[in-house]
Amino acid sequence: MVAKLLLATGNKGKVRELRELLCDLDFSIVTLDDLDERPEMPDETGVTYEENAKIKASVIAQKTGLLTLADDSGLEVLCLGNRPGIHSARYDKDEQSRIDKLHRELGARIPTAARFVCVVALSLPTGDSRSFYGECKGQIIGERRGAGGFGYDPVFLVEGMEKTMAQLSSAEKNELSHRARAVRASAKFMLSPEGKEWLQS
Ligand code: ITT
Repeated sequence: MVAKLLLATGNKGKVRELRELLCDLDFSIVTLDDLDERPEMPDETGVTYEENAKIKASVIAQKTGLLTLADDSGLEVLCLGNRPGIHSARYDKDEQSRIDKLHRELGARIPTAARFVCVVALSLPTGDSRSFYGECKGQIIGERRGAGGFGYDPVFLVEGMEKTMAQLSSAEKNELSHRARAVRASAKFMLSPEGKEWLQS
């Protein structure tokens, strides 16, 4: 029987990307919506992406008894001292107003250097977790371009490309995104002898 891997996230954009990124692994992917009793996501009380990713993965793994993957991610704008960072989802009330607020705060400093950061945590039902890091560099620009992706993607110009994250196809975003890099590191671990032993522990 194929083992289950639960995606502990309430973010539909993340679910879509994580499903595609994990499709080559030998897991049956389960989302919170697939569970009979949907567990509530825990509060993100950590002060780092790693702490928050591990809180989300381990709390949900212990509640459900399933191998669980969680993602904590954010946008870091260098001239804002890496804000909004771990607070990216809470920077303002919805995706549109978050971008508007970012533009207001940056003003004449646009275009400006930024990066997306992602930490993926895997957790066993015991709560034991491992985490994996990924980042993607770029610039915040003053106008929205493209309709793909989610969140800050329309104003994030990818380094070395003439396109924003939202102008990339999902396959292109999944080649170079912060999330893709973190998930690839987690997949490499799960396929290694150490990772296989950990999954059986
Ligand atoms: P879960 O905690 O339920 O997974 P969330 O959206 O609250 O969902 P985070 O706390 O990790 O997740 O916040 C991540 C935020 O960072 C996300 O809501 C976006 O605003 C931003 N973000 C992360 N990855 C992104 C991406 O690939 N493209 C655009 N914005 C992204």
